[in-house]
Amino acid sequence: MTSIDFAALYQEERKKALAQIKTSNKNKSSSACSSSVFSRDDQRSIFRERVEKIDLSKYKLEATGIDSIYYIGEFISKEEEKALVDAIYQDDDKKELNYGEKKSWVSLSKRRLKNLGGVPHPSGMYLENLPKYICDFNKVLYQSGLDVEQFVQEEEQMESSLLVQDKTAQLSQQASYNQVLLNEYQCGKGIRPHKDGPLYSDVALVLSLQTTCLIDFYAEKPKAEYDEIPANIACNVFLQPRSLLIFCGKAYTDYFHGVRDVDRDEIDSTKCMNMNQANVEHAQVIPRGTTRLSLTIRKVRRVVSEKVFTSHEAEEIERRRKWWEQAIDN
Ligand SMILES: O=C(O)CCC(=O)C(=O)O
Repeated sequence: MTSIDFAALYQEERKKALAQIKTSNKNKSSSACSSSVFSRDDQRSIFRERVEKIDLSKYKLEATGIDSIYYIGEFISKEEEKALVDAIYQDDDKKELNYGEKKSWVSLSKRRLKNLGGVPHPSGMYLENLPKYICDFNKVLYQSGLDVEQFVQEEEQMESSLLVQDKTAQLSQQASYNQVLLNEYQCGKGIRPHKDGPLYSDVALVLSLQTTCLIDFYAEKPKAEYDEIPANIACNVFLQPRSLLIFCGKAYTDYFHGVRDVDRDEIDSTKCMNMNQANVEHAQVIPRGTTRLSLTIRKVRRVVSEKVFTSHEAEEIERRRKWWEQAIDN
């Protein structure tokens, strides 16, 4: 029996995989930001540079009684929104994208989505290239000081007088957002109440584009599909286009969130927590009118930074993708 040198075979297989990646990256266009979560400094961003840090505590929706939900209206400008939407749909028309970037949408029962940055999985997410428009947006978050994990930890440390200067760099390293769900909802469609779960760190940021909707938070998952307004809504937030919603802590771990399947939202002052910020009134009915896009930006806790996949690993990535698509059909 001939003995097989598995190490050599494995190396050979990796070489092939590397060659494949090199070929697919050969025509690297300016749309790629490669392995980084930020776009490179020499690339022109679709967003203007932010020079001031945002004091997140000013945007906290205290009245929710839920720790913690923040709402920032007009986080990006109309021009930036247009450039972002254009960049999102331009990917659909491109002949070739860079390795790991996603061209095709996944159609679920209620929405279409693109899973950007990798497939979250209990054994770790294989990092994939993020499109340039996401890297650009990550930079905006970074420049604005919206390193939410860091903010929460600093607040906690401040309370216990443990704030140490040299921790800052370390924390900002941890909090780079590496995974984004791009959702596209036809008018009248939403997303069932769900929790985002433990594969991510306990912070989610939602950038809304093109139109409005109410996002509801629940302590208990409502039982049926909504025909009527669920009785057990703890609170809701009216999401305007270009706004940034951030929820973390208990709002992330203990509460469900969802968007109802309606083509118009009615404001209820006993539930809606950002009526002033969004300039809406009790009983006001706001039609959604058009397709809504949202970017849900998060950090997957466990990643596999390996970018050279053998064919077995590539098969495994595909298997995980399918597992994940089934898991999120909400
Ligand atoms: O589109 C939204 O506003 C919510 C998205 C969401 O809940 C999710 O991606 O988990």
